[in-house]
Amino acid sequence: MAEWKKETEEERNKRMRWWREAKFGMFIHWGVYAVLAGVYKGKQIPGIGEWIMHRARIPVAEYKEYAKKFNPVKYDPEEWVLLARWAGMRYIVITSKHHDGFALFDSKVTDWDVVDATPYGRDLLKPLVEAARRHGMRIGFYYSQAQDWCHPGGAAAGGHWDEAQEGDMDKYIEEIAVPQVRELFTNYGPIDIIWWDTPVDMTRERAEKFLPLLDLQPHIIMNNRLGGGIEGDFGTPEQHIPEEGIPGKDWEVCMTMNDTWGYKSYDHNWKSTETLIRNLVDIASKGGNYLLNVGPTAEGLIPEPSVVRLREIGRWMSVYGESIYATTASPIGRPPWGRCTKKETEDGVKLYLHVFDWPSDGRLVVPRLRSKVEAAYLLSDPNKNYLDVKQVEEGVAVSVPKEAPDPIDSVVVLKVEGELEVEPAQEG
Ligand code: H79
Repeated sequence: MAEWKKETEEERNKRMRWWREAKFGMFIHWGVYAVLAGVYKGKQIPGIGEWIMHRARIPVAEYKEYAKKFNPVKYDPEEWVLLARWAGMRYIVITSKHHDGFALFDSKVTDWDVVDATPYGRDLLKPLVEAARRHGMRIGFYYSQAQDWCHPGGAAAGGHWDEAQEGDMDKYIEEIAVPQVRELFTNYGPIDIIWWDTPVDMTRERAEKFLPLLDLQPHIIMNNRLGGGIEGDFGTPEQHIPEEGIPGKDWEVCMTMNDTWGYKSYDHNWKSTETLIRNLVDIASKGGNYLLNVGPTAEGLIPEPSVVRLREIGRWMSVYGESIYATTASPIGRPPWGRCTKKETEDGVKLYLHVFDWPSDGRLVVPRLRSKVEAAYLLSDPNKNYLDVKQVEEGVAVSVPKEAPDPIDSVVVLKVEGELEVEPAQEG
């Protein structure tokens, strides 16, 4: 039971169901920092792009000037949603306000928003929410509730650097953060996720100021970063995949495709498509979700290297998505050749064997599996031609073609007969 919400275990399972099945989402970090794109006064500022104001100690008034150059005329929310959908992502989480305090929506409690402070002058969230709804994409808002470097009283990790930031944090929460979250929960229809971040100086009392707002969105799912000891619905490992997952909990790994969340013009350290697909598989095999980031430019474009990778992931997902969606963690640990995911349906248990290292001798050994196998086939085979299966000492041996169907991850499906029976893992 989620302690921030009075509900039964059954109600919680119902609320979490779509999220648990979705497995894969798009994170979007977008804001005024995209104008700077990692450069301040001609100098490349190290670190993550959306932190540039903090890192370069940019005064508030000066930082706000950059909003005049935030004019995303090429923004096409429908295209973003279709790209996410093609990639196989089932939800989108966008920064409605990051630590710089800039709101991507029309906020009545501040002028530091896209409507009042930029030449673009229009709410950016509304058309994205609408496009998402049109295409069956779930939508969530990231909201930085504690750190706010442009509104007086907002916290800053390590402290403030400009007098204009000083003020009463409780007043900031009461007059900015809480009303803005109320706006987000009132003006955009049903919202699926609220993604809090960095609970710097968030006491229990401060965190509790946000809780009544959650009743405005009875089906919302929230992460574990509100603060004040409030656990939320899911854990949020950032930029790393936990070795053993987080058994018994819901969790989501958020990760960048290069080394920054907010756009940086000169960050070219892109992960390969192979790494991204194998990360998704690795996470699914441990029972988690993958929230993969894009950082659009100030013009409103998702960088081309991200687009290319998402298209390639989509190509893989169009064949292999079944082995990801609605799966749960591997019952056989981490086999030597790759990963395993599991799906329970009315007609029994399926294991998806994700083979990263294809056996050159055509013999794929599935360790620890003691159940009989009803059928084995390549997920990429439209005819589902049966592969030979033998029970062997180690578990089950499947005869597979000599050539891997997919160089990144080929999937062999095992339909288990009756109950799943697995030998316990060997110690050490
Ligand atoms: O939104 C993304 C990050 O901006 C945010 N979480 C993800 C989803 C995040 N905020 N803080 N952190 C992550 C932790 C990292 C802090 C660092 Fe720093 C920022 C390390 C270097 C710059 C603060 C300033 C700590 C050291 C210097």
